[in-house]
Amino acid sequence: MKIRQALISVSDKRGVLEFAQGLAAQGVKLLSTGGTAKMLRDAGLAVTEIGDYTGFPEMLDGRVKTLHPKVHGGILARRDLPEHLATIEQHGIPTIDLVCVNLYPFRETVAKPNVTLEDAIENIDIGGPAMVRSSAKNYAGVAIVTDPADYQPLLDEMQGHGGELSLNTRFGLAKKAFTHTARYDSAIANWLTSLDEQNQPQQFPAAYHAAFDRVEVLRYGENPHQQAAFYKDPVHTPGAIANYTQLQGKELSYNNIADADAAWECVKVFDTPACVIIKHANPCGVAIGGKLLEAYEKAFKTDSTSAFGGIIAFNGTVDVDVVNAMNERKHFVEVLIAPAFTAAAKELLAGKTNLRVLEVPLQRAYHAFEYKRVGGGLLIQSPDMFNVQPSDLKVVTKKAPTDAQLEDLLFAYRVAKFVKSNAIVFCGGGMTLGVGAGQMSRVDSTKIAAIKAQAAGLSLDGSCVASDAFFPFRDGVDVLAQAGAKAVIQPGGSMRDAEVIAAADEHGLAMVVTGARHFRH
Ligand code: 93A
Repeated sequence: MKIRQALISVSDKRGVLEFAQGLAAQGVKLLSTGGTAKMLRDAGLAVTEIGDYTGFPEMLDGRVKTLHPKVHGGILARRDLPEHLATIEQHGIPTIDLVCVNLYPFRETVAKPNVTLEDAIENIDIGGPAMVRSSAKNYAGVAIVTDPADYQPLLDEMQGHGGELSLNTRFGLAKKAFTHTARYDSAIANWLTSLDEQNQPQQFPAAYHAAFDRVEVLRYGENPHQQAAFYKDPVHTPGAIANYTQLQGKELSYNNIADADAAWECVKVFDTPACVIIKHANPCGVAIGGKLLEAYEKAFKTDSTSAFGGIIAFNGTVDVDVVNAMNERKHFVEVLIAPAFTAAAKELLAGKTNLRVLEVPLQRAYHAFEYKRVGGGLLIQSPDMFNVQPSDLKVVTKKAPTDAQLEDLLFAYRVAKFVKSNAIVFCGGGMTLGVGAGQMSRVDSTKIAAIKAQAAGLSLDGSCVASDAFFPFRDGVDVLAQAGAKAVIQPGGSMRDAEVIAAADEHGLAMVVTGARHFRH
């Protein structure tokens, strides 16, 4: 289908001049609205103003510009129906073959601090979405362009095909266009239904619309009899796992992606070189060190049995030393994640054709909401952004931790955030010594962590330990003291804090409280 006449009406004017020039160069007649027309005319292009075209001036402060039968008739008439073509001819309506529209910047407007309701309402585009939807519905006869990234490829296609765009291209543009208007309306509904009685926007709208882009359909879900797909937030989420580039290896599975996320979020917490090994969504080894190699060797030691088949993440550039150390241990890894790999490391890894290697830009930003589906509903929360700092700590025992213990306590608490509750994490010398995860009883988590440390040949004598939530009774403290711990970090806040602190004093422990817990389910 040859493009003879185009209507261009955009708020985001980036790249539109070049696009219009490209269209004009291919003999396309241009129609345009006020601001866009001025820009194109100033650049020397021949443009017909929409008001001159319809015979009606743009009116009501621009609220009515393109809402006219001469525009919508020219878009919506079916090119394959003689009756339609006769009707538009009878009314002197030429066809419009390409529509290039992007909408009033509603999202950008409401993102401004102190935005007024009036300003937001004025930025609800009506004529734009109407044209987008008319054109997309009639993709059989019209090309609808909503994304500046498509300008050049479309000009190229036209150039190579005598000014025509294929049906396939137009259908693709239509799908994109309906997604564009759906998201636009979602943003409006989200914002308006978030207003309280004083018209102040609140965090959680009355109706919640989220839009994600499918990255891929996965081979299966958590189990082979479940279907699954991976979707990415179209909102820029710096440093998130979804921004991965896969350098090599088999395709990622559902569990790979979930575990890669856990590993990546955990390793990003540390400012010094760190390594995190994840198995079934729980850290089975975390360590920091002077170099990544040291961090890796320590993390591996925590639980070398579970580390087999694990997902491993580093917060720095992986070099050959690290890869060699993994090879020496015959450490079978499912996914390896880092912000970068040296060329030599990449070469060495290339030999392991099955190993999935992901590069993810390292940025410590938190993402938007976290979702959890429950039967017939959805739980939404802001992410757990508490990252314990020395200033958060309060010593509650007679004994205060030493500086070295303090460092291990902070490390342990940061790791505990990523361990499923009830979480107990024994640490020492910048590494995990025993991790107790996912138990219904805190005492059991403590016992399991101690058993695991013993199985790994690691001593808990003089260790530091983190508990992700308060101790409801003194029994948990008794068990960790028996295991050899000398310093404890926990949020505090139990009804029986006094009993718990007394137990710690009895055992000669140093205990600090953080004031914030890290449940993770
Ligand atoms: O106010 S509108 O809802 N009424 C219309 O009839 C209309 N037609 C196009 N907004 C309308 N537009 C929008 O104007 C387009 O979607 C585009 O965002 C903007 C371009 O205006 P200008 O060319 O004057 O900068």
